[in-house]
Parts: sequence; structure tokens; C-alpha cells
Amino acid sequence: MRTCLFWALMIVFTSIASAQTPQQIDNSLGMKLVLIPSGQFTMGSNPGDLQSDDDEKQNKRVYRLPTEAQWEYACRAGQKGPFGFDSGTGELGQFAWFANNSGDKPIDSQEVWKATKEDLDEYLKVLKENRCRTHPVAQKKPNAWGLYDMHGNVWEWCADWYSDYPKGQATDPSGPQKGTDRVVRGGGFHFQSQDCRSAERHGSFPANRVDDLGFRVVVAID
Ligand SMILES: [Ca+2]
Repeated sequence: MRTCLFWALMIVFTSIASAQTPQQIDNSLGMKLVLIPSGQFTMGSNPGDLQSDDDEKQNKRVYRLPTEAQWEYACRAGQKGPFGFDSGTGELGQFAWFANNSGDKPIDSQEVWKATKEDLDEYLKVLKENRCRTHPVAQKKPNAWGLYDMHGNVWEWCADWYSDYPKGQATDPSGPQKGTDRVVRGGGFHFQSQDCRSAERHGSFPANRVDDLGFRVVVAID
């Protein structure tokens, strides 16, 4: 079988090299090659082939990170305010785990920030003493599209490289071609309410591993 494959590849390459190649080619070793016309085909088994193996099938669902635009669109769920829910339907604490409610006792994280003189280490020390932590998903209310934990709990990786937004309008943007940090969105359990807004954005080095950083996936369907 390997020999057959080898021959097939040689034949295809020959046909691509020159459309004028004769139908049969001989070489100095006495090998006889056959010209195969160039063309297109769909690789893999047909949908009706009941004997096909999994690795032959096309159109398998591909799960991936959302782009930054897709993430924010899903987070906002049609809302134009700071969060992906109407203020008439509740407060952030009903939809999200953030610094005020992710620990054993409720706290006012803005007051803690002021009291610790905006020293991050001291601020985090207070939160650690209160055992602020992640929580299982879907314990809070979902947004209008049924998505849980878009705000808070853990920041979420997006596929885009992080940079300033480009000037002008864009449709379904996917960020710059290269960069050093990837976009993270949504805020985490250590953070204050303003850090959990739909528009809040940061960049993080792709190898970064911390306890308030996670991801959700998207999948395109036919
Ligand atoms: Ca989140």
C-alpha cells in the first residue's frame, strides 16, 4: 500500500508541474508514470458511507475560543448598559461572582481597596483571608441569552491578540495578525464591579496560568 501511495503522489506532482506533460512518462530508471489531470475533490468518506471511520468524516464540529467581538456580543446579549442584563432585572451580585460576594462574607471591595491604600498585595491579602474563590458555573442568573458567568468568576481567554482597537468600523473583526498578549474578558472573583463590565478588556501572556483565568468555547453549526 505504501508503494501505491508513493506512486500516486509522484503522479499528482507531475501533473501539476506541467499541463503539457504527455500522457505517459518514462524515466531513465524505466519507471512509467501516468499523467493525472489536475482538479478538485472532497477528501474523506461520503456522509452515507456506513463503514467510514471517525477520522474520515468531514464537517466535524470544531470548538475554539471566541474572538473578542464574539465574546462581547454574547456577553452583552443585546444590552447597551455596562452589563449584559437590564438593571431592572437585578444587580451584579445576582449574576456574577466578584470580589464583593465570592468569599465567605460579603465585602465592599471598593472600600477594601481604599482602606488598603490601593496596595494590590494588601488588597489581595484581605480577599484571601475572606477565602474569595471561584465557584461552580451556573449558580447565578444567566444573561438574557442564557449564558452564565460571563461577568466575574474567571476571566476568559479570547482568540485575538491584544491591542488598541483599530480606527473605523469593522465587521466580525478578529484582531491584529500578531502580538504578545491575548485578550481576556469578563473580570474574575478578585475584581471589583467595574472590572467585570461587558466592555472591560485586558491582555494576558498566553502562557499565564492563574486561578482566576479560564475559557469558554464556541462552535459553529450548519
Ligand atoms: Ca467569566
